[in-house]
Amino acid sequence: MLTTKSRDLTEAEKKAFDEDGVVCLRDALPTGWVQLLRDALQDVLSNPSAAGKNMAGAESGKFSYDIFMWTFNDMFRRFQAESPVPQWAATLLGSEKAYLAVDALFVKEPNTPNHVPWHHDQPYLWMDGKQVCSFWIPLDDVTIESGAVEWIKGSHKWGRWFKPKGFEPGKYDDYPDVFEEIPDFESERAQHDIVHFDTKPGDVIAHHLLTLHHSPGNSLSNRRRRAIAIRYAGDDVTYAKRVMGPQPPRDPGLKTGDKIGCDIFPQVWPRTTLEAPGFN
Ligand SMILES: O=C(O)CCC(=O)C(=O)O
Repeated sequence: MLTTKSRDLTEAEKKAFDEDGVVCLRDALPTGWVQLLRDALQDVLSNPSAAGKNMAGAESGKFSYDIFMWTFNDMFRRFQAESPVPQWAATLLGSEKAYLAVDALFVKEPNTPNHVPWHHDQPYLWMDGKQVCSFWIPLDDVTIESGAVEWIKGSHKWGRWFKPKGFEPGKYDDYPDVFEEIPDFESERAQHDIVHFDTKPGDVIAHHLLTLHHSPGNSLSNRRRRAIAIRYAGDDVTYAKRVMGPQPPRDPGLKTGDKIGCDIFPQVWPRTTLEAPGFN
């Protein structure tokens, strides 16, 4: 039985999101929703979209990725229409409304050394504004050995935007100089407040889209690292066409500066009837 109810976010969680740019919401997502996401993820791995791929490339292991899954998979659409997560987005963003920007899956199979480089998400996405967040939802026990994401606390407040890095070697190496070159944060680790969270299914990590993060590979031989990431926008967010990077499955029909809401970036809080956009 899936419940649309869940616990409220606490004042301490909201404060941590505002100040640190990242917070782990412990035991937040009811088991039924975790199982629905596992089923939905397996369905998409078996029936990927045109954007679905293995980002490990020629390296060993398998790092599966897909995006905009709500547009072609009924279970991911149901998650947006009925789960507690869209309301959490509005709460953390201090926004009356929440819009769905994109959902994605990141699955590091056992023995997958492929790491995700340091980056923050907003320069990859089609959104300007401050009310932007993401939820990283683990579907397995996750530790640093299996690829837990590491975060630089407070980096969402630096006022800096760095060029996107490809999750596959060489990708976006020719990104034009519209954003700053990203520093080598690995060599600067001692200068930053870096955290990760060991998580269990039911825990959910919320982060601001300017919070810097990366993840190591999955060095375990006996445990998958399945995760769903979902990005949301609030009231102050406007569409921004980026010069390079991942694209929505079709042109959303917006100009840079337009308010974000449309059928590709639908309102999900307060709840609306969520339709499949009908292009898959
Ligand atoms: O799942 C991962 O390893 C990386 C996730 C990530 O970078 C993101 O959600 O922005």
